[in-house]
Amino acid sequence: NRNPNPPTDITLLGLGAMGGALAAALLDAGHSVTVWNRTPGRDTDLVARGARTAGSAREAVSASPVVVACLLKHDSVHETLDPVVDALRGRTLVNVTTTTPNEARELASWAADHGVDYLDGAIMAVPAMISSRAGQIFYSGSRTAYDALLPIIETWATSEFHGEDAGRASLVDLAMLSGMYQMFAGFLHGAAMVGSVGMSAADFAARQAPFLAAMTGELAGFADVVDGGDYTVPNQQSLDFSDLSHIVRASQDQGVDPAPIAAVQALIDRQVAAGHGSEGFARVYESLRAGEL
Ligand code: FVH
Repeated sequence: NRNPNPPTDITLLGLGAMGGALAAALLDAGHSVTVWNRTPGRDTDLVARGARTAGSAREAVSASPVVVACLLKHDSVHETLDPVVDALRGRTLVNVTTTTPNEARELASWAADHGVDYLDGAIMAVPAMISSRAGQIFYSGSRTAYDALLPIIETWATSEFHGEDAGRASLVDLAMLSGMYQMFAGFLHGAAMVGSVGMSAADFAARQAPFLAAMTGELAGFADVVDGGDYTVPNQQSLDFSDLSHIVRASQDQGVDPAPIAAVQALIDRQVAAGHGSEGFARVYESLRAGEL
């Protein structure tokens, strides 16, 4: 589906840390890039590298068939584009601003109402990873736009299309971040536990990092059980065996708030109370699904 003749003119709205990195990568790839930022003066380096600067959002939108929005949040996209939506008609909007899934769907519907082809992007990278193409960007929304723009968007990161539900890329992004932040919180809880006896967080991190890296090897096995839907398959660690109340007590004994691990224990308890104690730990998944036990 690769487009041999992708559009070469691209407008980038928003020259923050990420928007600046995206614009620089497009320039490096030889595109003709028009940039705009609400606060003037953030375009100096990009202009020196060949970008054209627009004096207004309207001028920026009118300059290219493809408009990329990399703004702070959902509201920023509307504040920038609502007043110039007539100029956006007939163009493609690639929105890589972080939004919730429903915010992305709302923008897709708003775009459709105004004759704009909408592709939502969720960036799994920090700005430094854009120039080295080390990150991933998930997309959803217009398949036509994705296929047409693939040669362009691949200058930023590995691209993955997640379907025509515009909210899906955001959902996958936020689910990935949910896992990451809970891992960070778990580490910080452990660091507070050992900190109560004087062990430094650095010493703890040196031990925790390789252990967690090894434990990620378990994820595929949990996924097989969840996807298979049978929590009784043999050779799993059972929920009864996974009782974590000793960790909760140890944390309390050390004067450390057990909130992160207590939350996991509460999920286990719900399944055990419903009679599933002999089933695998992956059954915690069912505690998290609305209306399930
Ligand atoms: N930076 C990162 O590591 C993350 C990685 C994952 C994805 N994010 C998302 O990318 C969006 C932009 O992030 P950013 O890093 O470029 O953010 P800032 O450096 O804070 O720049 C924000 C830009 O947004 C402009 N802006 C804010 N509000 C408005 C508005 N109401 N109207 C127009 N523009 C607006 C701001 O302009 P200014 O303050 O300079 O005038 C910046 O250009 C974001 O969704 C991340 O979650 C990045």
